[in-house]
Amino acid sequence: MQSKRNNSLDPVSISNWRWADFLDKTIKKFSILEPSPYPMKNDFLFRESFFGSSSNPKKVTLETWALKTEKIRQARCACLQAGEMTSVMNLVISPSNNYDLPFFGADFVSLPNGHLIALDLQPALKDDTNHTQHVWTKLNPIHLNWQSKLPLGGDIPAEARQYFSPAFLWSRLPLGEEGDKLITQVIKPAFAEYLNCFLDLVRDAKMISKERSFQLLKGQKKYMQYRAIKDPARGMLKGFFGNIWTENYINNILFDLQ
Ligand code: DBV
Repeated sequence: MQSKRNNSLDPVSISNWRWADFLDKTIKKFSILEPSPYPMKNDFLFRESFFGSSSNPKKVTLETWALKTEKIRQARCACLQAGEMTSVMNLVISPSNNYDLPFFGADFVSLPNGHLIALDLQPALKDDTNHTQHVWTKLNPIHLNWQSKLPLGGDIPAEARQYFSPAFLWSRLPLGEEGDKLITQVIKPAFAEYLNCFLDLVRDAKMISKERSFQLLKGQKKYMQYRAIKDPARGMLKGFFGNIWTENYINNILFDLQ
């Protein structure tokens, strides 16, 4: 089927995509920041394929929304729906290294065995209090409030811990009514508060020195390289869209600062 999308700011329209409200919220919030499209080939703006048995093929659709602004190098969202059960929103907002800002990361994943929720303002320089303190002071009380209303997410890969803040909202939710209720009553308002906190930091951020921006760039590249190498969706994307396209997508679109 032909895509109606010609640039990364064109609306995303995937039927039954569970996370549409979250992307709508993000788009509205960015609309006041004079965003411009992020350069991207059509092959990554929209991709469709089929999987499952030939007698009963299921459709998988992926669309990528993205933008850039004066202080944001790239904000991009991988939006994927595979059959009825698998619905993924992977949103990462990467600031320009000319400002002392964290990443915004949201990984919302619905699979046949439940929902995985990962939300954080992720540090580029975790051990640098000038980079972290002003963020965590604001975010920790927000985290405490919402994490206390959610089941814990369980262990995360040890090597990944350095890329998360102490305010990492992490949970695994059951499918069905209970999960739906938690997504509406907890994840949605939590997402709004994390995004507002991030955009307030962006609004107040002042340009930093060349030396400092070089340090930020090093930290940002380390994060991007880790995420590109360890992307937990690699297997799934390869199954749907093949090796070459998937490696291109991960390294040249999703985590393209290496
Ligand atoms: N994760 C991505 C992209 C996705 C995506 C681009 C396009 O980075 C989806 C889709 N994440 C995705 C899927 C799973 C996870 C898991 C499909 C489930 C894999 C499975 O269970 O089969 C946060 N995402 C996870 C996990 C974490 C995150 C902690 C569970 C552990 C894991 O399976 O590895 N955000 C994610 C993450 C980092 C981060 C791994 C690393 C620094 O910042």
